[in-house]
Amino acid sequence: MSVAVVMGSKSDAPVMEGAVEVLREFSVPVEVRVLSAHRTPDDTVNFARNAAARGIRVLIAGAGGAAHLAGVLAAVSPLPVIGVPIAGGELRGLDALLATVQMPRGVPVATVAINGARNAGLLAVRMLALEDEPLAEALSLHSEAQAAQVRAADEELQSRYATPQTPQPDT
Ligand code: RP5
Repeated sequence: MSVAVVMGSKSDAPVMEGAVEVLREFSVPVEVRVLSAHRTPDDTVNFARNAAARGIRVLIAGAGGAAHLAGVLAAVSPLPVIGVPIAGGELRGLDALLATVQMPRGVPVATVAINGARNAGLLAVRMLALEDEPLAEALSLHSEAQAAQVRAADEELQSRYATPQTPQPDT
């Protein structure tokens, strides 16, 4: 049981490391590949055709510009595909967002935010956790830790910005 993190170019790696990191935090085996829908289409299709048989359960695909990688993987593989639009170039990721999210009916890609690789990793963990009780427990702990951080920040800012008490005149 593993997750593949695929990207269209090595230049996408700094963003896609967010997905790899979160998968490692949950001890999910991860395979990282550079596969381009445009520059190495045959390699991309071959990879997608064999991924499920090789034990991969979720595909995460990040690409920028005319980002067709996630869509091509979803066209060829029955596995769930999570698309990560990568910011870059003149349109700063809006092009990649639209290319990734606007899939034709019948070929779904679950698209996260521009550069949202960490959420893509977390979504993959949630999918695997449906059939993996220890992973589900780890996710639950992760959510609790996140909530504790927000509550600590809430307390800190409440006290930092608390309205000073007006001194009461002596009676
Ligand atoms: C896309 O084109 C890649 O996913 C990358 O985001 C973008 C630019 O690629 P490079 O020119 O940096 O290789 O295919």
